[in-house]
Amino acid sequence: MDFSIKFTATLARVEAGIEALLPPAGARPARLHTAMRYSLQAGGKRLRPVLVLAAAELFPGAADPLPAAVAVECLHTYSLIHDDLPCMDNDDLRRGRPTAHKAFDEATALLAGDALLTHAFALLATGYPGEPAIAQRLVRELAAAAGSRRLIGGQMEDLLAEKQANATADELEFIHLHKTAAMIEVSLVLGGLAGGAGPTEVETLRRAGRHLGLAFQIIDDLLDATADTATLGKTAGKDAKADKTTAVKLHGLEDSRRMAEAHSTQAVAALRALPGDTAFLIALAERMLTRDR
Ligand code: GRG
Repeated sequence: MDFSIKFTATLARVEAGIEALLPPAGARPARLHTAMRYSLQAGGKRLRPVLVLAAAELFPGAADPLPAAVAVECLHTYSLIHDDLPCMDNDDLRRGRPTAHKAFDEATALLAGDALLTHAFALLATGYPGEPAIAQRLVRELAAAAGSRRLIGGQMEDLLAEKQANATADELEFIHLHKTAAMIEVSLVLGGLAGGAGPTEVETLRRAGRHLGLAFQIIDDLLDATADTATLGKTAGKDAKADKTTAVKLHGLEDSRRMAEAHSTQAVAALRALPGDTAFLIALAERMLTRDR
């Protein structure tokens, strides 16, 4: 397997899916639909939808994973738009461009996020007309990952931790597990379910996603401390400036890197236990450690 050829081909499927499955920019009200596409088509890394498609390929193929892949990216993009708002992280730059509320206005950004969140579930509810049992399971999994006990709960604890000088390693792991790992776990799980994975395989995918998510977030903390804004496409150095509790603040650069490596190794071990050709997913997990944005 040539990793870059496979990655480019998978990315092209994701981009085509986004283009086809989002309302057209000109649909009324055009300002809202333009804002949705502005944030979604700004060139994120597309890690989550690529994971959906790659996980589905390990299995015989019960259903098309593309609506699920686009749904996950819609949901992720909503969370970025809302996170950037002045009432949350108050950021000006995302995916190398002005954030949605800077390019449009706060109300439009809020609504574009709301609409992307809603659209994610519409895609799952309408994208699997011949497989109602799969559709129901996909909706349930995405709702659990994105809800108050996981993604939104993680964001809430993150905001609360900002006001507290001495957040603990336990609190930080809760935030990482919920704010970041939940969406990475569910990406692998949705892909597996669309592919036809059985219960044991779904739990193995979930475990791989959990470790991948933790590795991803620790690397994110390291990049915030060490990379520059132009490379990241978002403001670098924000964590230290806000004295935010991060892996780097609690564990230092070297231990953080070691922790990311340990999680990546555990993710790879889980992926190796899965059927099919896991080479692409394993290469993705390994490359996460050397990503520069
Ligand atoms: C507002 C409900 C709600 C949640 C916000 C996404 C998020 C939660 C906060 C953004 C800040 C942050 C560090 C989140 C952790 C997850 C993460 C690293 C998101 C960025 O994902 P990337 O790097 O972004 O994959 P791209 O743009 O490449 O898709």
